[in-house]
Amino acid sequence: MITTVSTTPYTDQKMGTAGLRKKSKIAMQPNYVENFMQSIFNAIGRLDDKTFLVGGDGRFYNDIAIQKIIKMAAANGVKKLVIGQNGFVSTPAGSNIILKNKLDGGFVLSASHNPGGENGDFGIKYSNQTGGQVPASVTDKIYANTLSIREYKIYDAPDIDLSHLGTQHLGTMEIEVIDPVVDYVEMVEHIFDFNAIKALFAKGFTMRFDAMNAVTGPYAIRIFEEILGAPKGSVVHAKPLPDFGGLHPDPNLVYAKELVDLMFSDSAPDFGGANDGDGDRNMILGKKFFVTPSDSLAILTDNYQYIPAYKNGIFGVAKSAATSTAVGRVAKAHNIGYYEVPTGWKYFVNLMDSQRITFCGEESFGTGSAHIREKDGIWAILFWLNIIAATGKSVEQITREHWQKYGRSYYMRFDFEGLDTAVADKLMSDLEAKLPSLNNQEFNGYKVSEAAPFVYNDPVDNSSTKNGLIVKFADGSRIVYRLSGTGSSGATLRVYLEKYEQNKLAEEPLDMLKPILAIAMEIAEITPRTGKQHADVIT
Ligand code: G16
Repeated sequence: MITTVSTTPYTDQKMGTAGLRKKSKIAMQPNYVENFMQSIFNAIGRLDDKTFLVGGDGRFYNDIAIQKIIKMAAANGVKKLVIGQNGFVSTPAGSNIILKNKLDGGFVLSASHNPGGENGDFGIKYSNQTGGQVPASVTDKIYANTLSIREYKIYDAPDIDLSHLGTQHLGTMEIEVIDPVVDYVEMVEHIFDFNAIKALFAKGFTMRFDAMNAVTGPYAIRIFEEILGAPKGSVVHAKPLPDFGGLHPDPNLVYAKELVDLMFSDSAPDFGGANDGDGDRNMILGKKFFVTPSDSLAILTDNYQYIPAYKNGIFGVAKSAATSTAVGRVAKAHNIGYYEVPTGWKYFVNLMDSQRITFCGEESFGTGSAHIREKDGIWAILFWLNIIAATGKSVEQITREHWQKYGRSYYMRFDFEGLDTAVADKLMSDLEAKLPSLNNQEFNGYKVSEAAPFVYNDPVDNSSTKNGLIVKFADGSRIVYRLSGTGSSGATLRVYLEKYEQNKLAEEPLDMLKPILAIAMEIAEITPRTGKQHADVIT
């Protein structure tokens, strides 16, 4: 019943910021998923004592890929698979299941916030027993395997029925189909003050949660509407669809347009939130008010005492280098550890495991804590609801008071998309070479105080990672340049801008950042090199 199939390597199976991400049509090529999965199994080695989680965000091709993974796992001698019902599991729920049940790792099939469908993207995130995605030392080993693979093993069997909960077998491998919502709900109930949030809704508080036709719909209906008592209809786009109903499931001001339009209208509810395809990203909105992810991390950290699970104290906090420095000021005020890591949630895992940090977050709409080892979209929204319930203040009030206390980091990200990879790589390497010469130079009144690549030395495993280029100015403003590692074709240049203000707290971010944007364009020669006058996406 076990077949060994000959294959030839694909040369493009290197994992990026978060797993393998490809156009669906690339992933659908003969043996593509099989080569990648066999390479992972080969890299792991002994499998007969291993149990893995399998699930995904329900996007196009997940159903087919999950069946391939099941049959390959059985053929490779895996002991057991735990699978979300109908193949669904959000990234944070998956991390919780791995940790709670002490599994050896898991595979979440998602390209996260990238669009789905036959013409969209497909992806596989691979986590180990930490509940977080594997480090570069492991992804390098897997990549080397993909380049030399000659055969894979697969069970020749009919598809497994994943619609019913319970246990079944394929060969000697056990398959347990679980309801992934149950464990997740139990986890968040133990973190937050559900009674206080229930009382908030009972008093007439209103919210809109946009699940963007992606994986968190069922979690959100259960938690916000059924348990916490948000009015029926508060959760929209709640049914996960293979192409996300044509939506781009990226919770930001550009792609969550319907929610943003509502929140900036006169009929806005008190609170607005959205998650991405696989439920790890979040966006927070108040009435006619948007909270940047960088500010959100700072505000959550500053208000930890309102949350039952954290009220007795927290370890430190971490952010990616590209994220604004707002949370650094909070860490200083609370006298807790503060870390800056490269972009990629996996870099937070060692810091959480070694109890150096409790909270972490990124500008890319990710916030989380050491309750799991992935960012967690619904967790972030519950955190905000819990603060609102405890303080009786609105999203806007909480944020403005925060700025009054700490000052404000005006912050925006400019993405130049669809660049030729060679052009983008050359832009970055030429810019890196030029950085030392920028020191002490003045641009439109902004004096460069430091210009260098960002290098992270992990205090736990001593690995060193270089990611992005940072130009700092004497007034605390910053430009960060880096290439995205989550795209599925071409290159995207991300330019992150920050300007810190202690007194001017109510300006338009774009007005405040325009002079630095011009400097950023000039230093990196963006227009002459890419032909682009403006960024394609601004968040
Ligand atoms: C992943 C990573 C994040 C990262 C984001 C964007 O998120 O887990 O740490 O910030 O990609 O990465 P890049 O700037 O390289 O595109 P997700 O939600 O896509 O899994």
